[in-house]
Amino acid sequence: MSIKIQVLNNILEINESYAAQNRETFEANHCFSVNMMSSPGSGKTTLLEKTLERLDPSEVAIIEGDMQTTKDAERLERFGCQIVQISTGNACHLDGKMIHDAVEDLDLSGVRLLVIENVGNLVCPAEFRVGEHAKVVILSVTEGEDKPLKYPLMFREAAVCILSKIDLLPHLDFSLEEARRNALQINPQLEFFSISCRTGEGLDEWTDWLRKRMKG
Ligand SMILES: Nc1nc2c(ncn2[C@@H]2O[C@H](COP(=O)(O)OP(=O)(O)O)[C@@H](O)[C@H]2O)c(=O)[nH]1
Ligand SMILES: [Mg+2]
Repeated sequence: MSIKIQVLNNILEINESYAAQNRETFEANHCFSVNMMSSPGSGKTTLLEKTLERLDPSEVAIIEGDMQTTKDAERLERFGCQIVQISTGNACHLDGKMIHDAVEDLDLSGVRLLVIENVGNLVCPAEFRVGEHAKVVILSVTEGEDKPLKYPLMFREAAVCILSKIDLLPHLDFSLEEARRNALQINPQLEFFSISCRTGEGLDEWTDWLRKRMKG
C-alpha cells in the first residue's frame, strides 16, 4: 500500500515540474491559458467553435485532447488557428508532459490565448495541473444539478463554471440556481457563465472574460 502511494506521489511531483515549466513558457509568451474540462458531450468543442467566431483566430492556439479520434481538431480546422492534437490512447486525462510536448509544436509568439480541451471526464483531468492559468469546468443542464457535489475536486480546482445548453431548460427540470448553489458550496470563488451555443446567449460575457485576460 505504501509503495503504491509513493509511486503516485512521484507521478504527481513529476507532473508538477512539467506544469511549472509550461506556466513559464505561457508567461514568457504573454499567453493566457485555459484548461477546459467536462463530461463527454457537455459542449466543449461547440463552445470553442463559438469562441473562435468571436476572437481573432491568429491570436488563439488550441490543444485538443482526445482518447481516440481527431474529430474535434477537424471541427476547428476551418478557423485557421494553430491546433495540436494529443491522442491519449487509454489515458483519461491530459498531463503536464503531454502539454509540454504539444507546446513544442506550437509557435506561441503572437498567441494571446491557449485553449486546452481536456479528455471528457469529470474525475481524472482535475487531478493533473498542466500549468494553465485557469481551469474551466462545463456543466450542461442535461447532467443534473448534483454533479458539483458528486465530483467536488473538479469544481474545487476550477476558476470558472460554465452552465451550458441553457436553451434546453424549458424541456428539463434543471435548476440553474440549485446547480450554482451546489458548486458554490464546493468552491465559493467560482465565477459562472450561463451559455447557449445554440441561441448565443452568454457568449459575449464569456468572450469578454477571455479578452480581458489576453495580455496585449
Ligand atoms: N441544444 C444545445 N446543444 C448543444 C449546445 N452546445 C453543444 N450542443 C450539442 O451537444 C453535443 C456535444 O457537443 P460537443 O461540443 O461535441 O461536446 P464535447 O464532447 O464536450 O466537446 C453536440 O451534439 C452539440 O451540437 C447548446 O448550447 N445547446
Ligand atoms: Mg469535444
